[in-house]
Amino acid sequence: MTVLQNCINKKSNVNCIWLMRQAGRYLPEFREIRSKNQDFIELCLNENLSSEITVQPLRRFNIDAAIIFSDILLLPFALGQPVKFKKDLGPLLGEINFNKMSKVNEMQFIDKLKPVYNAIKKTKDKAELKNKDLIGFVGAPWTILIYMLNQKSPKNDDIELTLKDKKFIEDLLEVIVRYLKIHINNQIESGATIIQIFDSWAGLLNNKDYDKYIYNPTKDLVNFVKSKKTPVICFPKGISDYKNYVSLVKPDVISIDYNVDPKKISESIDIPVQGGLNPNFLIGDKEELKANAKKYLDIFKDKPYIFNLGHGVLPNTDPGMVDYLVKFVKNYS
Ligand code: 1CP
Repeated sequence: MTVLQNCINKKSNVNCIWLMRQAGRYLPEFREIRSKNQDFIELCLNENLSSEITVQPLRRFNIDAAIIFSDILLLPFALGQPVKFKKDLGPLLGEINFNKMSKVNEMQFIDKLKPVYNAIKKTKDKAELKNKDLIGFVGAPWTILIYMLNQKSPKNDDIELTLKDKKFIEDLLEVIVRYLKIHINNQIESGATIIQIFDSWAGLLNNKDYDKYIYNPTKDLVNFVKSKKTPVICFPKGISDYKNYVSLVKPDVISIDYNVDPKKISESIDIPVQGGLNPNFLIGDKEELKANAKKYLDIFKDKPYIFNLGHGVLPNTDPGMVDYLVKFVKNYS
């Protein structure tokens, strides 16, 4: 059993921790690689470098899992939609050519993402991963759909506009779900031991549309991961009702964002919980960080809990603060 799995099964009283975006811009060793590799997609598809970046945080911190260095937007990329990352602007996607996209077959798709699968295989064999999980991931269907339609990070008022053409969207959603399953399957086959589904834009949708765009397609993916005997963590950031989400989508673990009241969740949800701490606390002072981390640890003391943040580590975080947090969590009892 890995540290993380022991921890969520309450088979040991060791606290477990990993952090969303634990690999990335706040680490000088990542920035060094990044500065020599301007094309972000190419970097994700460089199996040696992406495997190296994946283990970088494990060399520094006593964290219990690695998450493969990749991006949720490799899915539209592998379906033939152009994807570029512009400095300080975030992702920019090209037009969708649905005709061309419908003609992409499974083999071509897997071929394009082969370096991700090879990076997972490589990473699994590294000493740093001993007794630790390697987390594979995808974007949730809704979040992928939004990026594909909006062609960049969305804002609140973009949504109505983008959701107008219902038939097209239904067809597109079907393609997305089909290929997300293929991508998940290949990550598991290559050695990913847990899958996390990131629904970063769940909070943008109106409740009335949850069934169609969030609950149904995500549940389909969750069932697929479970059928592969692999635990699945869902992170529906900003969703209005986590309890309802859990009862409908039924993930193995629910990852909460920083706006969720941890006390209420701990009292109303009976599956393992992950995360919650606002990543801004890693930018403030140590005492405040400690007090807020302790709040989560106290609340979830007797429950299965994976310590994590309520969203990713911010680029201006001092790695020393991350080290302080990891040590505090590991030593808490
Ligand atoms: O410029 C750079 O150097 C790239 C920054 C960066 C990094 C380090 C991007 C661009 N993606 C990643 C890696 C990444 N992305 C990981 C792997 C490693 C890890 O967590 O340690 C993961 C899991 C993701 C997932 C991802 N990509 C999400 C879901 C999680 C989240 O943050 O909400 C999303 C929304 C993306 C899209 C994306 N990728 C990158 C950017 C700048 C964005 C846009 C974010 C936004 O729209 O706000």
